[in-house]
Amino acid sequence: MIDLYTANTPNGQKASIMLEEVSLPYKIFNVNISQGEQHTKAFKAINPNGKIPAIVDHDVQEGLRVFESGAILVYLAEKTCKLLPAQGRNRAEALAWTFWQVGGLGPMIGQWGHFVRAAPEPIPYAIKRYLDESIRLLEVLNDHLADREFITDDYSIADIANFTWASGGLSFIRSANPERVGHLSAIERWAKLVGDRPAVKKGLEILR
Ligand SMILES: N[C@@H](CCC(=O)N[C@@H](CS)C(=O)NCC(=O)O)C(=O)O
Repeated sequence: MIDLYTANTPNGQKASIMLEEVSLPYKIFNVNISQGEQHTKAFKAINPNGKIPAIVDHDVQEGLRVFESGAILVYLAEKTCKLLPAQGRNRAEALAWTFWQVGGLGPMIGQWGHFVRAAPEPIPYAIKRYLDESIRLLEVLNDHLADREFITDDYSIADIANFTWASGGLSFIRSANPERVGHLSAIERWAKLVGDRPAVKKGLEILR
């Protein structure tokens, strides 16, 4: 059994979607990040970085913790031999687009959202910088998806990693700046395909 420590956020959703996709039994522990539960000593024993998601795999003796959403996707893929080829071009591409998401798309959209919604005072330079970079990254993904169904030849952890941020981020950016994102139709088509998967629906629903 796997314990999943998470919340209903784009990073948290990746882990529940993955667990549904690979059909592993898991138990959810909701971490209330707006109340600061991620900073408790007990939670930091699971993720020293104090962020969700994190898992503890009790199939492994003494329990094995994994934190960082990208590492969780790779760990679960390797544990089940699903959604990440063992070798070759598609493995390299799936890892590249997964790392691209966790190091770029997620943080840039996240920072834009912070400066738009949570900053104590408006800082136009920061809002513009993170918005421009978020849109540039969405255009990179859109161009890649223009002539392909999924990010690699088959559906993989790269689609899961990018789905929650690209679809949610695109809606969020569109609500404030519709004129900037009307051209990202390949992402819209791909996000519908991924979002219609039963495991993806279940992984999102279970956190609501
Ligand atoms: N690089 C981390 C980022 C995790 C992250 O930023 N999680 C957010 C929720 S989406 C969080 O825990 N926020 C609470 C906090 O920053 O205190 C990952 O990919 O897992």
